[in-house]
Amino acid sequence: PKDLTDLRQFRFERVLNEDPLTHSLALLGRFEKDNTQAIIRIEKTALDAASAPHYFAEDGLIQKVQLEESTDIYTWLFGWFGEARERDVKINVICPATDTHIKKYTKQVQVMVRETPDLYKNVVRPYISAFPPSRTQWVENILTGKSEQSKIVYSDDEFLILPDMKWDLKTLSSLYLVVLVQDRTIRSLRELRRAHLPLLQSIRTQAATIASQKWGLGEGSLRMYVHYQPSYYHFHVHVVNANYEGGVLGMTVGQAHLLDDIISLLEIDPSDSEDGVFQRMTLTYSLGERHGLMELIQAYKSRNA
Ligand code: M7G
Repeated sequence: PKDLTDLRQFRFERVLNEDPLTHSLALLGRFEKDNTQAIIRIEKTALDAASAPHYFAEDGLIQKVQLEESTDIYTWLFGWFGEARERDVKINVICPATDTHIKKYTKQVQVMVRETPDLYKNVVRPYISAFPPSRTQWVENILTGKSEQSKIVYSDDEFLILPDMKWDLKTLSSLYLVVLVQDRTIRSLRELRRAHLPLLQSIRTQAATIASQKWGLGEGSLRMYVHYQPSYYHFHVHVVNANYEGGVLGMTVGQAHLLDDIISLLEIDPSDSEDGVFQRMTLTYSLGERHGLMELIQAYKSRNA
């Protein structure tokens, strides 16, 4: 057999697939010698945890960094493993990090929780209310014009849209925007009512319009959803390229609720009152066993068993 390790013989024809999730490309081309067609898939290898102590050392892996954005306690940068390379890594820094952050980033066993209206009122709502406003300082900074202003792609009296910190700002197939609402009273999905329908419909329309104008993404190319539980209790909507599929990235069933479904549920909700569908529903989702809520939920359940 011919020497297929001589990749200099490969004449590139086209990209078959670009997958930002696995950091891979599938390429079609031909090997020069006998003109045979070939597919080459290149995948960036996983980062090695054993090297972690040396990543940022003087002669360590990361040779160069460039600041992308910094807001409140969050900073993100791009890093290079050497000169004359593509950007190799995206680096997020949280400093100072709270206990909640440490739990959020620690790998945990997931446990399913059925949150009844009763459990919400007695445990979850008090838990949310106990968060200090500093937890969502980064949102305030954006809404009040103190940070990320050059990144904002849409704004009106009700909400603004900007790239999510998860996005690398260049890979269209992993486009990720976040919509932040001005209304500070909506802390989560649980508080949505029929009265919010015009707001939700407007978010849906404007997000689609901006993605089409700015990035050429047509109808049907966006997945818009709301997390329950979210990390931040200031109402926001995730706007992600529909082709960017990955359960790992907050698209897990139970956590991600399609904006379209939310709108539809509110539209058919017969009650105009305070007691709408999201106040009456049992919401089921998974939580990490060390999530701050988990302990409270278990204690409540054993008290009421
Ligand atoms: P979430 O559903 O509350 O939590 O979403 P998650 O982080 O568990 O998904 C908050 C969203 O806001 C996430 O997609 C974050 O990546 C994004 N985000 C968080 N911070 C602190 C920032 C920030 O400072 N700037 C921007 N642009 N996005 C952020």
